[in-house]
Amino acid sequence: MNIDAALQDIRSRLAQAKSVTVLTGAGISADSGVPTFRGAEGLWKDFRPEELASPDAFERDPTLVWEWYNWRRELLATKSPNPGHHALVELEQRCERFWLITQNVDGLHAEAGSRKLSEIHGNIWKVRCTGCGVVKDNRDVPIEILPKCLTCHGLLRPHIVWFGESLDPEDLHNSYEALRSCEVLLIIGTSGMVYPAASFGPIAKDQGAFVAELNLDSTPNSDLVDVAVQGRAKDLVPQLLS
Ligand code: BV8
Ligand code: ZN
Repeated sequence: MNIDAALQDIRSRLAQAKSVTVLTGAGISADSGVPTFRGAEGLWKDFRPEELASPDAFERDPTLVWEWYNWRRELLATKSPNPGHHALVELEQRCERFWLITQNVDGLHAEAGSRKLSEIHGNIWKVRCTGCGVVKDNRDVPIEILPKCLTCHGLLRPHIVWFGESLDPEDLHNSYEALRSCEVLLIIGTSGMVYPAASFGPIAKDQGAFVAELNLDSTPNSDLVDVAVQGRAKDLVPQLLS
């Protein structure tokens, strides 16, 4: 099926749908200049993200992990939402029932105006106290290393879900609710490698949703979905609205 026919197919499904769910990954922020997780530029000082985004790494060397997050925060501070993010805000306003599940921690969906949103892997602009658990916004660039809680002087950590950590129960509840009730699921810009997000396509498919993937390359999801369109999210997502 050519791209125009595929996009027309998705547009007509969206026009009829009462409930739409969207799952995004790093690919939708790539067009804002944010390095993807597994792309070549995902490296930092020859470390793989999986090596640094873990409680063990933070336990072992909190300074190194905070240096990595400072590098990403400094990079993200200069980035803005792109037409792909803005198109999803428009889609949220058009749909009777809508939910956006993002794996991204960059905050760009919220900055674009998405409200019905679960940031299932957390948010790089929030910090959590390892002592008293308080979660706060923190936009300091750079953040002082090692940051301490003003209340209990405990060590602050990024409010991000690391590998081996469980996702927030409320985020999971909202996500499964949205996946089980949607008539259309759009999967945009994710390599479909990380769980539980990688299982979200099959959950929607199993309950009869129409599932479409918009991604630069093919992924493990590509064989599962009803329609897979290859291209850049900033080009493809706005075309779902026209
Ligand atoms: C959990 C925060 C329960 C860090 C992240 C074996 C089987 C099943 C599960 C596991 C397993 N082994 C381990 C696990 C569990 C593990 C996991 O899934 N590991 C993987 C590696 C196998 N999962 C977990 O630990 C999760 N927790 O399961 O809890 C539990 C509890 C205890 C013990 C076990 C289990 C927690 C996962 C969360 C990890 N945290 N991020 C940080 O960001 O600092 S995940 C990280 O990957 C990012 O959040 C990122 O968003 C996410 C997914 O990556 P993508 O978004 O897909 O990005 P990627 O670069 O991979 O792909 C980008 C895509 O975009 C590409 O396809 C590319 O082609 C495309 N693209 C590029 N440019 C564009 C584009 N598309 C469109 N337009 C463009 N312009
Ligand atoms: Zn504290």
